[in-house]
Amino acid sequence: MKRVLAIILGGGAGTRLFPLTKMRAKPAVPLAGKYRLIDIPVSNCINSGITQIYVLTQFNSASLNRHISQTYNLSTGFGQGFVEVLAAQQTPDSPSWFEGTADAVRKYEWLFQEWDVDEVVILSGDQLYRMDYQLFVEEHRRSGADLTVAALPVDSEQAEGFGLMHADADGWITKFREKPKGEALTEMRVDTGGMGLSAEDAAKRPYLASMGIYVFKRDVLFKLLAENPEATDFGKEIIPTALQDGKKLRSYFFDDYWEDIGTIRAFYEANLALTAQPHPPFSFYDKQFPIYTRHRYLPPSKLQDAQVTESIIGEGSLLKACSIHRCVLGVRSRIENEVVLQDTLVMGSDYFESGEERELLLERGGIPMGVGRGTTVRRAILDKNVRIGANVTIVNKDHVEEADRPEHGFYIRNGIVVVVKNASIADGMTI
Ligand code: ADQ
Ligand code: ADP
Repeated sequence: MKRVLAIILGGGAGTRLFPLTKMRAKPAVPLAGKYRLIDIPVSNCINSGITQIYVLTQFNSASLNRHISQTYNLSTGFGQGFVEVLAAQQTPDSPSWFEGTADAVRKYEWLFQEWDVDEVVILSGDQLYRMDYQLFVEEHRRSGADLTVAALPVDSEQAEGFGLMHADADGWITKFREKPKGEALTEMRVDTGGMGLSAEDAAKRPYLASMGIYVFKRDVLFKLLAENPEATDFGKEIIPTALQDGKKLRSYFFDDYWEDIGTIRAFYEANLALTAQPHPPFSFYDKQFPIYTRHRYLPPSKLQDAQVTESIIGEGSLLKACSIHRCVLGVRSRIENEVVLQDTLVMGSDYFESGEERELLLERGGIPMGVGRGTTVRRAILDKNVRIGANVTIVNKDHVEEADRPEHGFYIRNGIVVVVKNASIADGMTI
């Protein structure tokens, strides 16, 4: 795996996860109470023995750099492991931002070219899954493919959101269509039974979807990028072109938990699913294959008189006499008396506010960090460092699907209220 370079696509304009990306680069979006999105692909790389890792992001952010530099120090004496963030930047040759996934790789090609490696693995930064890329790369090497695409069986409803492929009995890709619709979609149906699914399962999931996870022969990647200067995306242009050019493309069948968490709805659902009992679909705990994140040395959480069911509570939290059901609370969450939280993600806080600070704030008519006394929140995301006043109700009472209320500190996406980072919601307010 020393001869493999990993490139993680850390996000484009960030519209799909907005407003969580309002104040930070997408890879820095908090996940599951204590992690960040970037921890998933980076942990998968480390656990697979890949330690030369670049993260491409549209813009840099202090929280992303701090998180990466404090978490991933991969250079051991003689090794040369690293995780480095590369942000889109203006140069005399390229005046613009990354225009797509392939364009992002192309803009830093001069840097990637310097590495004497055999393969380049390209990964997405907004997916939740565990995968041993070593098996993936080994299969790619064994087959002699130019490019191998990780492939997941999906149902008809999910299918239209993906790049879809046909593969022959040996796994060679014969057809690839990026997000086809209508008739072009049904044409992409395949017999996933031949790939290891039971007949019943194959009938339910008759499409083979690209997971946006690729391993390229190094030279093939750079040649494709150079020969197709107009191509901005892997799924839309590079992969179909490679197939047309007669390159050898293989699919790598993967049938385990995998979720694209690049939209507010998917992100919310995947986080809440972690609280499912007794068997959540994904667990951050796996002795052989841990997910890493930054050490914070926080004290254990304190629950004073809290009634908590099917929830995850981050370290350093303080929960008073409140009722919490099916929630994920991030580090340093502070929940006051008589609060009711349901089906809600609370990202927690970046720092503690002392008792004196909180009292002083209250005396001056301010709102302390966390969720204030008597407040009820259902089906919402409360981003980091929010200050929710007392007796607030956040339940999306008018069943609004989409709304932008930046002046009030929140947005609604897919019916989910998202209170933005650092926002305050005044006492007694109803959303
Ligand atoms: P999408 O997920 O729709 O489809 P895209 O929006 O290009 O593809 O995102 C792929 C990854 O690259 C995401 O992690 C995204 O954040 C990141 N990304 C997007 N634009 C970027 C940019 N300009 N700079 C840096 N990173 C960027 C793709 C494939 C499909 C496949 C799905 C699987 O095109 O074929 O089925 O992924 O999710
Ligand atoms: P974590 O990874 O623990 O969630 P981060 O490192 O992203 O946290 O954020 C902690 C940030 O909060 C740091 O930049 C720190 O300087 C900042 N911070 C700490 N105390 C305060 C404070 N009292 N007011 C504002 N910012 C603070």
